[in-house]
Amino acid sequence: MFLKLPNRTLDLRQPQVMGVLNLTPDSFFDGGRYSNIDAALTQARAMLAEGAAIIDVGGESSRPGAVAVSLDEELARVLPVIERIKHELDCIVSIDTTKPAVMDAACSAGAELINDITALGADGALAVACRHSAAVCLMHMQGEPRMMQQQPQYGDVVAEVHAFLAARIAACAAAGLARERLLVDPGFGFGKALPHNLQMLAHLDRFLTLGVPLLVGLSRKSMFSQLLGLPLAERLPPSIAAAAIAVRSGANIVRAHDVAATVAAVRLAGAVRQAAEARAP
Ligand code: PT1
Repeated sequence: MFLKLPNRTLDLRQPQVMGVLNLTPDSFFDGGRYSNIDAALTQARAMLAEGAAIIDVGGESSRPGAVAVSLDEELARVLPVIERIKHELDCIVSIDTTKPAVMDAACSAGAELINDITALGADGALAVACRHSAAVCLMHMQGEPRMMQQQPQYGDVVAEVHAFLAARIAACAAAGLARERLLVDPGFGFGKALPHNLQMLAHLDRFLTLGVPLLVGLSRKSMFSQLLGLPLAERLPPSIAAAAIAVRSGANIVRAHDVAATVAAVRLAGAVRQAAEARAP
């Protein structure tokens, strides 16, 4: 399994970790600690040292209840940081945004992967991705962040998310964005109640039939507090366990805040998966 980037290829035969670099003062955990450029660079460097393969830069929060930020504000948060990272570190930068203008500026500054929680749903987003030959993570969301956790509704959540992602892959292919550049993500916590999230984790292998690598984001999400009655500060252990379950089920990239612990879990689960595949049936 490989992912084509504009000027190179990311090898996904071993599962990889995408480290989260939140540049949002209202971010749901990091709380603006990395709001200045030096601190962001330090955090990116630390995540790479811990084994992250990708740094995911985001300037607009998408956690439940989050409100939109303006284009100018988002650009001011992410662009200087992407420029500094590309200048000083050798790594793959991903831009977590829904705005075509932010995708465009970020890719011009060296971002190679567009991580869009609306799966390139905005007018012009597909054209921007094509023009830069960017890789794209297509994610499923029901509703939009401000209201998405009010009464999420599904018949069969796995089937509906699968059908949405298949349609977005087809739309990208029709626009000239090759499958080799695509990732899919079922969108844990994005318009999903706890039973929906558990269904998706239990049946994660069904998304492998889409034929493109699978990315998951489970890190520190509220589903763990709902299931286990834990406070926010104690979501790390279940996040690590969930990352291992996801990789054992076929996930290729895990998006996470706690890179060192996630890398360990992902390598263990990747080795177990490989052992299962090596054994004669
Ligand atoms: C994700 C993801 C993301 N998650 C991708 N990008 C967030 N591709 C941001 C909660 O329930 O899973 N995949 N970008 C963060 N979003 C959330 C959503 C954070 C829900 C917290 C929750 O607590």
